[in-house]
Amino acid sequence: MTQHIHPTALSYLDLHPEVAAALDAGQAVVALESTIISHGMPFPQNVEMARGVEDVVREHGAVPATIAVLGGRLKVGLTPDELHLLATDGGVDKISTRDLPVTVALGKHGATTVASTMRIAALAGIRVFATGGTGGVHRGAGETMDISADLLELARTDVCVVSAGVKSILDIGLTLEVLETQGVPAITLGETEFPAFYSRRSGFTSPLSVKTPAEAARVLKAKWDLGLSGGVMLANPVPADSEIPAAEITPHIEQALRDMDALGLTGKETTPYLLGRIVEITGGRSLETNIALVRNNARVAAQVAVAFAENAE
Ligand code: PSU
Ligand code: MN
Repeated sequence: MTQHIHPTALSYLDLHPEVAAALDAGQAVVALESTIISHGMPFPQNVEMARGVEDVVREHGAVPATIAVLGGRLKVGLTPDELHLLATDGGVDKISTRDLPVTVALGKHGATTVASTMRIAALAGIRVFATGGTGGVHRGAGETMDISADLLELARTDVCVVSAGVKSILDIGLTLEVLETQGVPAITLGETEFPAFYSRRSGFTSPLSVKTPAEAARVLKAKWDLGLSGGVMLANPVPADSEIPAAEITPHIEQALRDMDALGLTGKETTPYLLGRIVEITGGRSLETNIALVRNNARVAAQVAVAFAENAE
């Protein structure tokens, strides 16, 4: 599948040999992001999560490719030392698509968000990506215009993002509206209700649903065969035994939002702050839920990637 590599991007990409071999052989590869490591979870749980998620991808027959920018190089597949650096070095920026050219040109390190990870995955020819939750339309976006670049990247980049839905620190209804406007299928696996990250239920009916990872893989093939460019949001509800029900997490989320407003935080700092504050308020329980749902998404992403690779000609 190396023919999918964007020609002028080649000289900026460092494909891990195992990832390169898998792509050459048309085998299933799953992209993983790095903002969740550097800015989404505390040490040492972040590096344990990152390693564990790679193992889950392997156990389900695919090759993991954790993505980051290191010294200005687009890294697709990381060594254990590189994962450790991302988990411990406080100087690694959170970088979205807009930041990529600066981080590359200045030779800096960057932990990639869903948006920038999608873009790098696409440059490398990887079509399936697992994360925790995607960004979305922030509450109050009517005033702040804070709409995650993840949504716009889903509109233009041909990658399927497997997440546990959209955190209820965001406005889920408006997020689904923006995805519809942009022509992005928001598809829930195995349920008719769209999930809310920590919780299986959001109160919003899922625009679309599939029953199995194999069905999701057929949707991807149909979409791209039809020339419908852009991504797919595949929402995979958190396992029932790990969820924090909506009624329980909502007051904690509202507390975190109030604390954030009091500090006057805006822009790219909001999501890392809110995730960290919710871990504090829940005494670590939300971190356990976050890790469980990322692992569950890695499993499903591997299953989708394997089925997609089998269907590809
Ligand atoms: N979901 C998580 N942990 C995270 C993120 C999402 O469970 O750390 C990150 C992802 O990298 C996502 C980013 O792309 O938060 C969204 O940030 P923003 O809202 O600034 O677009
Ligand atoms: Mn934002």
